[in-house]
Amino acid sequence: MAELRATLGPGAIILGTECARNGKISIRAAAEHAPSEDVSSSPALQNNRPHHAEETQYDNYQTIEAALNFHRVPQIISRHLLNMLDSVNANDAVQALAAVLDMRYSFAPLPVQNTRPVLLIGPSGAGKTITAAKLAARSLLAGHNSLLITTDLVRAGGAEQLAAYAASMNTPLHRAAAATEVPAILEAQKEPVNCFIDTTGASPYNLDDLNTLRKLVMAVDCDPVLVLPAGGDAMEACEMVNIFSGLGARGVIISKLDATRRFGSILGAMEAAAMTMHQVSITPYVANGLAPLASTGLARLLLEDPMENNSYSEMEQAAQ
Ligand SMILES: Nc1nc2c(ncn2[C@@H]2O[C@H](COP(=O)(O)OP(=O)(O)OP(=O)(O)O)[C@@H](O)[C@H]2O)c(=O)[nH]1
Ligand SMILES: [Mg+2]
Repeated sequence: MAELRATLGPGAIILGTECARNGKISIRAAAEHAPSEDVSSSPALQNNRPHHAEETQYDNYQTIEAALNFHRVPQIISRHLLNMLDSVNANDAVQALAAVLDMRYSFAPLPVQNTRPVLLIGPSGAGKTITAAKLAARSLLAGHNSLLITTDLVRAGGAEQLAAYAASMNTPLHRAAAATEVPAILEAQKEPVNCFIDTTGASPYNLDDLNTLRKLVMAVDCDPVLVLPAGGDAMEACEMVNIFSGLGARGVIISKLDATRRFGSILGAMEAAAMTMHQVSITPYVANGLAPLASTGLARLLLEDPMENNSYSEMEQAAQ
């Protein structure tokens, strides 16, 4: 530890040790804070300078660890991701992190054409209504018929908000007061439509809210998709997603990415039971609001300087 501290500074920690057959012990260590002097020039490291590939791997490790800390990724998640870096051969940190994210999580944008209605569920204010409008707009732009249904008739203005979007897109909107009304609306469609169903915000910790959603999921042959805002606590996001996945949600759309700087909760959400990342929402406006996010995009988002924001402009171009 004395040698490590002399080299990496007082914040040095040991991440792991390995004992080789020849009796040599290697120690992997990292500094919580960047050491004040250039580590590469330290005599202790120069005596034992790693080969080029190892050096890159070591640099990637440090860069990724610092980024995960910045985004407040809980240790239990970041340790898993960092350990997986050992099995990755990559030229830079983005490539390395993307490879690890690909191994651990699943990414697949929602297709433009639905096989079943998409039921948008999630906590209050998450962005469900605007996401329903964005999905309908995307489907219309691709030349498909869209249909909007809302079950949010309890909250004042819930349906009116979606009605305004539907009117601007010339898309039919149906109001369903009970879960049992939805199948009849779907059966009444004469032509195939891409259907998006908006729901009332549900607290994952309120049994009545969850039961209402459960009835809807059971009454309608649909794909429940969770809408969750970026930001907030990562473990909280993980717990919430686990609860909504109990209602059948297998995919998540992360909203309000443009209003967030720390993205640990995205990883928290993806850690939860077999959740697929569909899209991210990057504007409060219906046009160009949803962008696909795969492993490389997420890696860049986590690694890039938060003040530079290059990923956003690329996402805006990719948004549909
Ligand atoms: N900046 C930004 N704002 C967003 C985004 N998505 C939604 N919003 C805003 O967040 C607020 C809530 O969005 P809604 O679509 O009404 O959310 P909801 O989940 O339907 O809310 P409830 O029906 O009340 O549960 C609105 O002011 C939206 O404009 C986004 O991606 N970026
Ligand atoms: Mg709503």
